[in-house]
Amino acid sequence: MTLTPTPEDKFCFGLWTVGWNAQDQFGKATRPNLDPIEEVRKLKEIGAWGFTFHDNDLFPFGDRAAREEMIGKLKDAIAETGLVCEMVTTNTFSEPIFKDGAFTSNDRGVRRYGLRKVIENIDLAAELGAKTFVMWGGREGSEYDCAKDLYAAHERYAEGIDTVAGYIKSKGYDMRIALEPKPNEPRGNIFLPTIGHALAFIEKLENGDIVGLNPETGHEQMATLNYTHGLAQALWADKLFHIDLNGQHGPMYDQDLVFGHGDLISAFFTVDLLENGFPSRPGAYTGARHFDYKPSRTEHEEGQWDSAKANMDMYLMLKERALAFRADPEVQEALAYSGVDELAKPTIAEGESLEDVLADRSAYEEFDAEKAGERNYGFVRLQQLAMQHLLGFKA
Ligand code: GLT
Ligand code: MN
Ligand code: MN
Repeated sequence: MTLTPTPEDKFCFGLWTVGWNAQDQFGKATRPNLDPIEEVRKLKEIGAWGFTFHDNDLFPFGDRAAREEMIGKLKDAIAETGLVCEMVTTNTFSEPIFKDGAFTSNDRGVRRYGLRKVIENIDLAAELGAKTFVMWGGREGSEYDCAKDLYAAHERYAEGIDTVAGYIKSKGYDMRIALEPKPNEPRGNIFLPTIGHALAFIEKLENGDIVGLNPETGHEQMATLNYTHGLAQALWADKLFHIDLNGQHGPMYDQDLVFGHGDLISAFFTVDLLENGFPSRPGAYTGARHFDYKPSRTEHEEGQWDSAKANMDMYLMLKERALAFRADPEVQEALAYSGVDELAKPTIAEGESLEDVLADRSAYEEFDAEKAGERNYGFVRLQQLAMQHLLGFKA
């Protein structure tokens, strides 16, 4: 079986992922810093379709001259490689100025500066043709609950996002904002900690129509949540604008492993959803397959690129398995036995009223509740079939 990525796979990587020099809180860099332009070329070489970046992945904070020079070089690299710059994001977390956040800092001057930095980067994103603008508010939060007016924090966060979304509209840019939830790290508690929190927040925005989500596998799992369920709710709400795929072993620090190198069963069902969609809504997701992982600190340059390739490889293996799972007649029979298709049928039929249901003795008074309680749903058999496909024991 060949696992060669194609542009149709829409695989893309953040420059901060493949380019990470492995400096962490406990130790020095174990790899040299890479030239971002070389990273773009290398991504092309390994078969990626696109790339993404933060402003300060490309040029140092505050260096105007480097900014102009690097934007020029990046445009040349795009023309040379044909890679798509599909998403841009802003670094509002590395510099000391943002230690209490950008949009929710207690310091109004910092909030105004943060807004300007983000807006400047929106213009750059538009210039490069990016259709998605991710906003990960890693420093938007607190360690201590008394440190913030928690009501005002949500007001200011909404003000900031609404202002940026309004700016995109006023400029006529073909671009949408994707908020990236995370429960904690680097802040003790981060605002908009999960997909559900972010969805509820977007509902309150004035310009929420162009604001959606960029959920990351590991971030939801850090919050002990099911990533695939989260993607499903975001899709149901028409808010799954982008995804950050990676690997995580349960609730601990943010591991950012290669996709599928953490919870493999969860990764299988994520790919199943992304590739097959829902039984009642095939092909629900059509966006980029974006990897936000970190090459392990133990790996040097060779391993760095091996790990990048491993993400695409894992995805393609899981895709092959997920397609085989759905195509298997035995699985189709098991799905029918389990009543999976029944769920798409409205509980109250078309043309039927609640009064009709209340008058329907077969729905309640005469319904054999005991027999219904004895139904064997067969979910374990279904899961076992999925595992057989995942492990290659079934074609
Ligand atoms: C940072 C974070 C990621 C976000 C990036 C976007 S920055 O690396 O850990 O999850 O997606 O700002
Ligand atoms: Mn991410
Ligand atoms: Mn992460």
